[in-house]
Amino acid sequence: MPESVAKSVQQHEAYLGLGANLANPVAQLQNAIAALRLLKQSTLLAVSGLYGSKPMGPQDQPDYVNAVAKVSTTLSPLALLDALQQIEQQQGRQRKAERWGPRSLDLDILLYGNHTISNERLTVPHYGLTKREFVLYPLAEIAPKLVLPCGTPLQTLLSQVPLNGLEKLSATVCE
Ligand code: A4P
Ligand code: MG
Repeated sequence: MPESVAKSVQQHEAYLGLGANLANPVAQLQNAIAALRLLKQSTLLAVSGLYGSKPMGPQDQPDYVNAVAKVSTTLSPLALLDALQQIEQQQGRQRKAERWGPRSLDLDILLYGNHTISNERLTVPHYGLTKREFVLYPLAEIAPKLVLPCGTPLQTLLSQVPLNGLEKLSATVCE
């Protein structure tokens, strides 16, 4: 490969949020992790445990299972989003009008390196990252020393966001 081409293929470390509360959520997340292991142009670097969480938004829906994964990727942010949405579709995700309603699988880009992205398809860091216990605690499990692009240490956010019933499940992702 010519040196100029090799240089243009840049690796980025991205953190991904996984959530599900329908159709066997633990299996949904385990299958999603299996799919992330096969993600093109990417390497799965770390996965948190699985966490049970109370629903944010409408309360008349089942509890969620959440986790966070870290990948190294040469996909652009939008190509990564496309790939994640493809995994959601493969696992039977149906997009409904209800905001924060139940779903079989939700994959969000929480962070993409130190980049700040704002366009009609993508907001990174994810807009809920700093306020959601079901994102912050799993993220801290795999990246306790993380500092957000805005300069705020993850540990500062953790001290401000209570667990709200979040609990680590005994189920794990398959090795
Ligand atoms: N989009 C913009 N930025 C991003 C990003 N960083 N990552 C756009 C992924 N997608 C992003 O997403 C709608 C559109 O957001 C996408 O087409 C993409 O272009 P969606 O997955 O179709 O819809 P959504 O996830 O229902 O929307 P929203 O508002 O992002 O929902 P949230 O904020 O993800 O909340 N309670 C618990 N305990 N645990 C949960 O995981 N999740 C939700 C959903 C509600 N309550 C929950 C949980
Ligand atoms: Mg989503």
